[in-house]
Amino acid sequence: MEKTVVLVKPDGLQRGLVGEIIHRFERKGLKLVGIKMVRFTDSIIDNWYAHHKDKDFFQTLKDFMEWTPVVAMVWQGLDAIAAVRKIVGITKAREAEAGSIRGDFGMSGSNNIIHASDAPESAEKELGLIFNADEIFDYDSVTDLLIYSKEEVGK
Ligand code: 3AN
Repeated sequence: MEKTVVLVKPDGLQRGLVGEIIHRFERKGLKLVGIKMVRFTDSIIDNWYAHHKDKDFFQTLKDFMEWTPVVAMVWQGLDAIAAVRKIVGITKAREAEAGSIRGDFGMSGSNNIIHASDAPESAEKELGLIFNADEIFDYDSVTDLLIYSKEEVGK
């Protein structure tokens, strides 16, 4: 099953949204396989947001991501990357669909509460940047057989 990396960004941590965010993914049926707090550095951000390094908001993004620690999580499930992005909502939070995390809790396109990997390659890169192999857990979930069909559960 696919793994995806989620960050509760500094604004989400300050606003006390960590529990709410975890609750939404748990409720959906995703499996938590890694979680910790991390303080982002320039070098993590240069790698993480390499695609934004020439944008005029890059320094603002850096300052924002270094403001406080973030809560980093790895969630696992069938097509987890797409499923999580749907729950997160689009980048500009004030236009994000009601019912999504950004749609329900945000107004900004930069202070938008949460990050979620957007593709298998970025999930792998992001996981490697902040998690060690022994911080990702492979364990049986007793609810897998309720959440998935017999055919889906082994995927
Ligand atoms: P998403 O987080 O929805 O995948 P990306 O990858 O395009 O969006 O952007 C990464 C982060 O960069 C956003 N979450 C946001 O904090 C910041 N960002 C993106 N676009 C802008 C913008 N136009 N102005 C300010 N900050 C931005």
